[in-house]
Amino acid sequence: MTAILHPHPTRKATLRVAPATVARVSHSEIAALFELPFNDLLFRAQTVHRQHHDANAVQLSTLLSIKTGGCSEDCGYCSQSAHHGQAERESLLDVSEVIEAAQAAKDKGATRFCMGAAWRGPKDKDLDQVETMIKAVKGLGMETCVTLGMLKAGQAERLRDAGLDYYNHNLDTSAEHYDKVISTHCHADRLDTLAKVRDAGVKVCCGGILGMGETRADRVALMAELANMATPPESVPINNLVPMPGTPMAGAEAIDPFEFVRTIAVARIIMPASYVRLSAGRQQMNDELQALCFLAGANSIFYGDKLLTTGNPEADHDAALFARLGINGA
Ligand code: SAM
Ligand code: DTB
Ligand code: SF4
Repeated sequence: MTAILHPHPTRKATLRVAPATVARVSHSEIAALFELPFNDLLFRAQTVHRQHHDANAVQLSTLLSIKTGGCSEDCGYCSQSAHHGQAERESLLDVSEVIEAAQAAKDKGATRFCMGAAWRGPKDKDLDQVETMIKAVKGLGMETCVTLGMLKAGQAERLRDAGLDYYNHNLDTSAEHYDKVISTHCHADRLDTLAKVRDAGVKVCCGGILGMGETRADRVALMAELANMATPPESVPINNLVPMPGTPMAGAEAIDPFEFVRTIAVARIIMPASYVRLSAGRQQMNDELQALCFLAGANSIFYGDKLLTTGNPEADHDAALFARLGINGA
């Protein structure tokens, strides 16, 4: 039961996210990885990890919600949806507030600043202010990331020209499971925006959420779709669902923690060069589970006391955990 990771296809790489014409890794190979004994899977993941990354380094990204709540979309997990969300609505933040938060994040050791907006997608006029934010954060010497929803033609280029390094846009779950979670847009819409981001030459941050009632087969399909993009995402956030009060998923059954770790290990093996981010849900994990995720190949976290609307471990707690594990955060 040896799953083989095929080398990248020899054909000239395109800049699109459309699947590689020759799948790098098949569903059955990924399913076989998931089925390995836990120790074998983690050993393989850690071996791959060490071939591509510093084994004791974790990248630190800090999040800020620049526009909160009132979103037209009905994503079943999200506290910011106008359909069911309970997050307090706020209008787009002033640039001065963003700079203050980014400087504070930098002072705490974060190297990337990620700005999120509860939009289906930005209007062209919204981008004027977002461009100013990106330029200001770049000016502090940090990497920039934004997550603004679906993009229209020309918008990714505007963001790139403002100095954007990464655009976050998650596939979130398999194409098959997607319609059970969201009805106001579809999986193909997400791929369309990801293609625009790639084509503009902005790095792609794309992952998903585990624990939304999906099956193992759905997790296999999500991992396959990410790994088989013509260029896999440079950054792969793996979120553990934070059940938000009022949302359809408020009472979702938590995923088995070992299945969560397995998914991280699989992501590491099939996307060896990518940064795999242990994302939402860390506050609900103990230190030991997080250490297992790092052993499985996670090498990035969201760092700072808040995600977008919900909590995250205190920065000081993370610093103490990293010291205990000998991990260098940067
Ligand atoms: N509106 C934009 C969009 O949907 O792309 C950007 C913001 S949206 C909040 C960004 C991502 O946050 C989602 O794609 C999802 O992966 C993650 N997310 C939102 N709520 C979550 C929750 N309760 N638990 C885990 N992840 C969540
Ligand atoms: C991602 O994959 N996770 C982040 C970021 N990209 C934008 C968001 C997590 C949100 C968790 C719930 C909240 O804070 O509202
Ligand atoms: Fe809106 Fe994004 Fe939340 Fe969906 S995940 S409701 S698009 S903010």
